[in-house]
Amino acid sequence: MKLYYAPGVCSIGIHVLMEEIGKPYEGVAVNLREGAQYKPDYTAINPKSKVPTVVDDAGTIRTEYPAIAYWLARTNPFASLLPDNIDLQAKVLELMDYCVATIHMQGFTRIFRPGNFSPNAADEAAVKARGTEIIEKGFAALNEALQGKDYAVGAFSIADSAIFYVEFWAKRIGHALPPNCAAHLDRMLARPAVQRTLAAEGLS
Ligand SMILES: N[C@@H](CCC(=O)N[C@@H](CS)C(=O)NCC(=O)O)C(=O)O
Repeated sequence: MKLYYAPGVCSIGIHVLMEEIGKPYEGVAVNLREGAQYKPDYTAINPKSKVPTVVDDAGTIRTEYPAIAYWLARTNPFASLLPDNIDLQAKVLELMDYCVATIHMQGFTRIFRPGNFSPNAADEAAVKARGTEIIEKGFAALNEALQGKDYAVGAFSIADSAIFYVEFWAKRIGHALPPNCAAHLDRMLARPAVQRTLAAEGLS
């Protein structure tokens, strides 16, 4: 199995899941800053030019964070990455999608890549401010979801990997997290799989 990732970006959550599972895999760093995601070597694997991408032992290519995470959980049941209960499974998918589609794509992308939302440099501050509003609302919702729990649905699941990467980004940009999210991030950072991931990505 191969994981195509870039240090510190959203693929870090999938990297954590690979480490939680503990099976051998090859991590392949894609240099996003140098544009390696647009080069033919990579677009032959993922024409969308994004990480994460996972290629399994049969050569099947998997893209899109929630799909990869769900596939990893279902194909490695011994790792207990998805609860059995259907209502909790739905909650896991709901939270993971909210992290990826809203907090990441709508919120953090406005902060990291304001030019994607307006070609006019004069709009940059307003775009970033809107991104900040979106992540604040997002973390308030996550804070509520984490109330009274160590992990999003009680036991650790794939939802926590997605919550982790947006919390990790908040910390990196100095955005204060509400208390349950801050405690969740600390709990995640204490997991050996997270520590191995950070070391592998040169972030520890
Ligand atoms: N919808 C994709 C989003 C992945 C994504 O946005 N990846 C970013 C890193 S966080 C990326 O590869 N960016 C490279 C680029 O846009 O050039 C998913 O769920 O996996």
